[in-house]
Amino acid sequence: MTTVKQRANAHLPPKVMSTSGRLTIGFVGYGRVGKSTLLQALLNNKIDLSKRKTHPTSELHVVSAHIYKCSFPNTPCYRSRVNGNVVPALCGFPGHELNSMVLSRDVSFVDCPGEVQFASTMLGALCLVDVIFILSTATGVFTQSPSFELLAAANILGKKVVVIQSMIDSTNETRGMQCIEPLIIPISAWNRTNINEVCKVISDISVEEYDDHSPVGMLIYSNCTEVDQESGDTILTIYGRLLKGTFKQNQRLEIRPGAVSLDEDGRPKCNPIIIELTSLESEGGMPTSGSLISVKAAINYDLVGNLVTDMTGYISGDVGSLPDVFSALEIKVSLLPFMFNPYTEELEVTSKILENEKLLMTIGMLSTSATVRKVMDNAVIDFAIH
Ligand SMILES: Nc1nc2c(ncn2[C@@H]2O[C@H](COP(=O)(O)OP(=O)(O)OP(=O)(O)O)[C@@H](O)[C@H]2O)c(=O)[nH]1
Ligand SMILES: [Mg+2]
Ligand SMILES: [Zn+2]
Repeated sequence: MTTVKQRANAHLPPKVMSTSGRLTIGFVGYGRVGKSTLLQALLNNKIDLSKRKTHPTSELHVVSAHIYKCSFPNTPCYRSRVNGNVVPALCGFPGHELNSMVLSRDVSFVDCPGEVQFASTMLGALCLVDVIFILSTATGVFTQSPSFELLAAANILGKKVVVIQSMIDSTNETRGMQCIEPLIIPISAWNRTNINEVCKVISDISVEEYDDHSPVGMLIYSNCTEVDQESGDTILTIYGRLLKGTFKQNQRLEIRPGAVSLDEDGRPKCNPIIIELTSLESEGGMPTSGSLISVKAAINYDLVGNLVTDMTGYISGDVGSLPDVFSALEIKVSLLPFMFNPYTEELEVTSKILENEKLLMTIGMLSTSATVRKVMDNAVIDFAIH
């Protein structure tokens, strides 16, 4: 962990265990399909089967790991370790006991909540990651589950997808026991079945070149403020993914839409916030694009502190380089023919969008309510954003 100008009282909140690597993988899927348990298996954490009941995940959980591969040629031996844990030295597999394990991938995982009330958090996270792992239980039918919607969303975003059929220990059917191309991996996190295969896939995934030379552009997924006991300053910490560019020393960042207040006519007004970084945390030196990072800045609390609440979905970047803020949008939509209704657990025909209808809109990681002002031809819809 490299810290540029570390300040006192600069602790990370517990939900961010560490930050790192360029490849970021999101675990998505309906509630209770085993996303968090697979993450535990991949981090090589012991899964306590005496406490089979887990808590539903309610917010994004970001953690990074290293995948190691056996140095013996053409062998399927992989290990994964949470960053900071002891590195596996030797393979130990019969025949290659003395072969060393070499680092093959530096990866960050984003574990998403699956319960329906957190749907916008999960959808937002699709923008944060390079590759989407969609989990669906071996007993469920993939095409009749919300996984179908997630697959459609991943396609729209042009993201790579790996489908994981979880909990194969709980079914006698053998249909899911073999890995299928394109990637469908049957697993049991409890029994560690095919966890090696998952590591292999993570290790082999190719990702597009990152753009390190453009102005800095960062997508924020979490933020908090705290008071520095020594100086009395208010410290703003933002957690995000550096989508492009490379940080410089004494980086100045603009955050948009910024602090929202009401103007004299009661209309929302957005005031971009400009911060000068006091510290920056990332693994492996100065962060380059693709890294998940946290940055800290002393802010004038009287000016912006009480206006800054949840910055999830805000964007941040070099001052003057960010796009404009809009309060009305014209959007071309293509509706999915069917939607999974989590309350009836049935696939239902999607209803048409109506004028004056209030909708939850998720753009990037930002979710907001919006009213349909006008539905035009070619499925073009005019929304007013609140
Ligand atoms: N039989 C079996 N059960 C599993 C396996 N993996 C997870 N489970 C159980 O399934 C339940 C849900 O697991 P979680 O990992 O919390 O599921 P999740 O998808 O993270 O759930 P949310 O965070 O609510 O979306 C728990 O009771 C787990 O013990 C598995 O491989 N086999
Ligand atoms: Mg979970
Ligand atoms: Zn080996």
